[in-house]
Amino acid sequence: MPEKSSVKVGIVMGSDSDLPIMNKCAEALELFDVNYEMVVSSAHRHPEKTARYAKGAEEAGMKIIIAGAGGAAHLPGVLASMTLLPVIGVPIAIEPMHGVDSLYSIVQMPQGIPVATVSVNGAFNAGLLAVEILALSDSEIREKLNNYRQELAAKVEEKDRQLREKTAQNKRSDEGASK
Ligand code: RP5
Repeated sequence: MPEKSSVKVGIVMGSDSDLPIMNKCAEALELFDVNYEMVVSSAHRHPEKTARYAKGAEEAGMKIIIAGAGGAAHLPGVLASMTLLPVIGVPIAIEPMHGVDSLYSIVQMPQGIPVATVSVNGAFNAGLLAVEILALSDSEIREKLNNYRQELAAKVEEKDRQLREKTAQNKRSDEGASK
């Protein structure tokens, strides 16, 4: 098994109810053997813990924080305000506003404290974005990222080939039927 890098990504979520979505960050990171830890904290229900996490993240070996929350989703912004690490925010869709509330809460940061916001429930892409940032200074991760992109392109080519084959088959059977 390839060795995991010592670099860590901190995956923070507002509640364990966010885990089914935030697990996708972990899936993405695992594809590139990037080390991570997962934490539940809350900007509203446990602000002290959230502050402690943000302030200690760099010393704990984190390079990037990914934070997901639903509703009045202040967790990514609060974390970003207390660390110099890049923070990627994942708006989680919950009832009754299905993620519009969390998207706006996370994306509309004031000038000075950015949060890189992905799509609603876009936890996999948040993981990939973290990988891309890490790839800037890690040639192994960069090579894996390059392979990943090539695999994506190969899948598109394969889908295109299958579609063309199917279309040609349909055409042939239509022509056969009209004779
Ligand atoms: C947010 O409130 C959490 O991130 C979660 O998305 C939402 C609901 O939390 P639970 O009531 O399920 O714990 O802070």
